[in-house]
Amino acid sequence: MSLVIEIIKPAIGAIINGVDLNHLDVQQTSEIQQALLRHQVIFFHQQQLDPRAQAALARSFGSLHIHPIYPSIEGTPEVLVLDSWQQDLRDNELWHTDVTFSQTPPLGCVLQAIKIPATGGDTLWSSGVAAFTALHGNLQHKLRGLTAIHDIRKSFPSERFAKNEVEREKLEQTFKRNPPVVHPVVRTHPVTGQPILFVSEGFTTRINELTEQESGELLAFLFQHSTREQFHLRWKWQEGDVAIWDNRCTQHKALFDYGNAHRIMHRATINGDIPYYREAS
Ligand SMILES: O=C(O)CCC(=O)C(=O)O
Ligand SMILES: [Fe+2]
Repeated sequence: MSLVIEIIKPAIGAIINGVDLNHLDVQQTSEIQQALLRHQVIFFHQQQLDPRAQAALARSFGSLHIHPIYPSIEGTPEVLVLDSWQQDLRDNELWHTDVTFSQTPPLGCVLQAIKIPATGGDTLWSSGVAAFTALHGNLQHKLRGLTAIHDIRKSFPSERFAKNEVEREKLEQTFKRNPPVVHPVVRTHPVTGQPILFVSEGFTTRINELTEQESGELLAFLFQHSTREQFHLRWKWQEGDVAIWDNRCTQHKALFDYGNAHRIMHRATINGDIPYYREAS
């Protein structure tokens, strides 16, 4: 192994030392892919990737996604910008799995810290594998048969993502192009075969097979359960740090605790496939 892997906690997370993401060889790229499957989110200290290099790194995992709402870097549409002085980023403080309002939610993301406040602005990731494994067998059984609705509107409310009539109309069009979708409540990881709890507060609105009240109660429990301390980690950023997460089996949230301080992140998002559940053979 050429990578030096420092495990953060058993359920999730590792820091990978001794590599320069600007100059990866084939062996290192393959080892990083293996580490991502094993640890679900991996971190690299102080890398300083320019947008093209960040997109190229993400492309080593698959084709890239263009976000329907967030702005991107000029000339590099595959890298979106989260800038606290340009956007209202409060909704990222809800635990969420990215873009589950799509039929094919992303496989993963490559996120880089460009500007970080002196204090605050940490990001947390939680493991849907650990969360599912910890549930009682009866509940696991019940959840395996359920499906849930995921809705873009829940995390992109028009009062924060449209400043005027023109923007409101544009956002409405985006909502029309992205109608609510249905995903299994438990999905099977397409590579590892692990079962994953696949609901998150950011986008999941309703469990289809239950009454509204039962759905509300079960989702409230699952949102709380899936982000319990033993399943999640918290990353304190330094500028140039890079995180890569497997978006099929994790959720995350970005703390918005830095007031008017300036925080900028760049994200490249890797296309994924249709979530499914399959009994282990
Ligand atoms: O700003 C962050 O740390 C993460 C924001 C987020 O939710 C994302 O990039 O998907
Ligand atoms: Fe996100």
